[in-house]
Amino acid sequence: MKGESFAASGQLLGTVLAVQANFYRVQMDQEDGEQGSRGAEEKNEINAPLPLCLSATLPPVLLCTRRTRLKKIGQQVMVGDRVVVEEPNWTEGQGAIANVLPRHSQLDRPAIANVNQILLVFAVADPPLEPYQLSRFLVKAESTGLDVLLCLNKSDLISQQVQQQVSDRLLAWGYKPLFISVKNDINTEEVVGYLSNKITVIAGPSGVGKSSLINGLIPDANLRVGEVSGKLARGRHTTRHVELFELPSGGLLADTPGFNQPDLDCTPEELVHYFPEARERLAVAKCRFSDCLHRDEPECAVRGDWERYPHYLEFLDDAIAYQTHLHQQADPESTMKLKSKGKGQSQYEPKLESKKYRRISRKTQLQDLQELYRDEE
Ligand SMILES: Nc1nc2c(ncn2[C@@H]2O[C@H](COP(=O)(O)OP(=O)(O)OP(=O)(O)O)[C@@H](O)[C@H]2O)c(=O)[nH]1
Ligand SMILES: [Mg+2]
Ligand SMILES: [Zn+2]
Repeated sequence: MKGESFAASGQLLGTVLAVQANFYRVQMDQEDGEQGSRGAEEKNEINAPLPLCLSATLPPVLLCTRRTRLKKIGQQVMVGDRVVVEEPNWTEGQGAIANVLPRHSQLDRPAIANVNQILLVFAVADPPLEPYQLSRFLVKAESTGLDVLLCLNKSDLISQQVQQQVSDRLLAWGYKPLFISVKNDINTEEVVGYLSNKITVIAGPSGVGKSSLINGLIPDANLRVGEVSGKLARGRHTTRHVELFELPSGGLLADTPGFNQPDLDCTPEELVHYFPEARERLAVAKCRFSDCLHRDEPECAVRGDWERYPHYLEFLDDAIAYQTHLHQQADPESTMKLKSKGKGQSQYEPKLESKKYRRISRKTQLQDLQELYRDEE
C-alpha cells in the first residue's frame, strides 16, 4: 500500500476495523510480522504466546487505545485507518495506537478512510431493476473517483434469457455486471475475488440483498436481513455504527443502509465524465466549444442516440439547479457576514469570496460519496 513508506521498519501496523467509545479494534498485519516487528515486542514479553486469533486464517485483532500525544495534536482515528501499534499484548489482545499513516481517501458518510472501491448492489427483481435509479447510483459512485463494481443479485428470480438482455443493455452503458444469487450461492466466489486485499463499501437501494451478501461471505458478520435498514431504522440508531468486516480470504467490507435516490451534487461540467459511454465518445471526437454542456450546442460530440443520453440531460438539470443553489447561498445578502463590534453593535462586512469560485477538489469528490448514505430528507 502507498502510505506504508511512512512507517519505519520494525513498526507494527494494522487497520482500524471499528471504533467503540474510546477503543479501536485493529486488525494487525500478518506479513509485516517477519520484518522485525515481533522482535520489538519480545523485549517486553519474553516467551510471548502466539497471538490470539479467532481462526487460523484471520490475522489477530487487538483492542487499542489512542496515545495521549495523538489526542493532543487532534489526530483523529477513523475506521479504515492504517495505524502504528505499540506495546501489543497478544495474550490480552490489547495495544496502543501511536500513529496514523496518511490516508489515500476519506469518505464522510460512512466515515471510512482508505476505501478502494464501491460495490453497487442492485436486484434484478424484487425490487425490480429501475434503469433510472441504477443510472443515478452509478453516476454518484463514479463521482467519487473510486473504482465501481456492479453486482446484480437475485438472479434466481429471472430466466437466462432475461439475464442476457439485462447484461447486453448494461454493457452498452459501459458496465459489465456480475449476476449473483446469494440465495442459491451463484457467483459469490467471484465477488470474493474482487474484494481480496481491498477496502470495499457496499451501496445500493433497500431490499436488494446487501446485508445478505455480506452474511453469505462472512458468516460471523450476523447482519440483519429483510428489515428496512434505512430511513425507518435511523430513528432507533442514534449513532451510526460503521464497521469493516474481514473476509476469510482477505479484504475488508462495509455494509450501508439502503435508500432510494442519491443526490447529485457535481458541477454541470463534471457530469459528462461520469458516463462511460460519453467518455468513450469524447475520446474519439471533440465538441466545438470547450465549455459545451452537450445539450443543443452545435457540433457536440456527446449528444446522440445512446440510451442514457436522456438521463444525462436530466442529471444536468439537477447539477445546474444545485450550482444555482450554491451561488444563491453565496450571494447578495449572504456575501455579507455579521461581524460583532462589541457593545451590542454589529456591522455587516463582505465575506471572503474564495469559496464561491473554488474548484471542486478530488478530495471533495471523494467526500461526495457521503451523499450515497443520506436519506431523502
Ligand atoms: N430470491 C432472492 N432473495 C434474496 C437474495 N438475497 C437476498 N434476498 C432477500 O432479499 C431481502 C432483503 O435482503 P437484505 O440483505 O436485508 O437487503 P439489504 O440490501 O441489506 O436491504 P437494506 O438493509 O434495507 O438496505 C431478504 O428477504 C433476503 O432474504 C437472493 O439472491 N435471491
Ligand atoms: Mg441491509
Ligand atoms: Zn458537447
